[in-house]
Amino acid sequence: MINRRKFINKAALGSVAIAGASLYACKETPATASVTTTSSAAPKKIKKPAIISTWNHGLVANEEAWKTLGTGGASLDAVESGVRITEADPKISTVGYGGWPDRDGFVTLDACIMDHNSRAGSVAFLQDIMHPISVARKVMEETPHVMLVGEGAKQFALEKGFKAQNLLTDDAKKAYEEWLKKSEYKPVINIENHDTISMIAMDEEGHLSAACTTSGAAWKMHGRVGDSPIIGCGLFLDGDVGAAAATGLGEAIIRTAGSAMVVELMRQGKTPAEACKEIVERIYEKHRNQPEFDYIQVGFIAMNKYGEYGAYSLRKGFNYATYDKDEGNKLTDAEFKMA
Ligand code: SD4
Repeated sequence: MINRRKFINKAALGSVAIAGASLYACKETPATASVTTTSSAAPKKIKKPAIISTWNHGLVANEEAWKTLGTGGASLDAVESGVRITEADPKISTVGYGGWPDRDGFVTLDACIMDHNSRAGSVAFLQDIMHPISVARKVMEETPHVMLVGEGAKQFALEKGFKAQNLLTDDAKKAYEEWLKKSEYKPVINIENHDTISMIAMDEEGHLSAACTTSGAAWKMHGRVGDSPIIGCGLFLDGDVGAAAATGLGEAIIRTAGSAMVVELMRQGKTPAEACKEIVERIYEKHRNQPEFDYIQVGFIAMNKYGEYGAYSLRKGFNYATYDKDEGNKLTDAEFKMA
């Protein structure tokens, strides 16, 4: 058994979760439906299809998603296929295969997905399955539930035909053995600039979908679940308004129900960028006097039902990838509150 050493556990891990509802009485939401606006007026022309995703690994994921979106496919298929690329990449140490393990050496994965009808699916603390996002979609489409965790989620995945495999690559094992020498827990801000992947897409029909998938914070306590699979925290979508998704220290995002709040601000008329900024400001205010503030980074991306998008982060270093017909696939440095 691995000898667990002393570690910092300064932050009391908050656990405010907004339970998402899987709605069976689905409604169609035309992209032209009205929304109350204050600071942001409806644009004359809806920008679609369009994608926004987190970090520079979003570029490759967007390319894959665009194969579906650019040929008239559904946004739900696009976001799933896009983030699967990141999940399968062994070089990305923060998502799926090749993700850095927890402090006991286990790779544990979190993911969730939502569509324009407020359907939601999620898996957390899932082990040995390469594509948690696809398991989350199965939870959404083939169970009466929203969220499955741990052994139950794995059992469900195996029943659905997913294969169990070792997700700890040699590189991740080496990084873990290096970490064990000191066994200090201190999240690294903007880990190599590619953390959790969150993706929001709007298709030709004007339907939004969103996906989020991660291996979570490296060296976390065994059993720890972050914001990413929690509907309303790592991701939220309301087809009448828009969608938001997060990256960064999950505890800070959970404490503020981050993505749900970004969507609510868009409902009140904020642009996606304004809404992301306001919630980052709130996270800043709530954490700036806390001991863990030194290692908190959070970033949000958002897209409204008109296909307008925006992003904002607490600290410098967050970037996001966007893809639309006019501008193609491009990476942009997010505006931020502090360097
Ligand atoms: C988590 N939010 O588990 C994830 C990790 C992440 O950028 O997004 N890092 O807390």
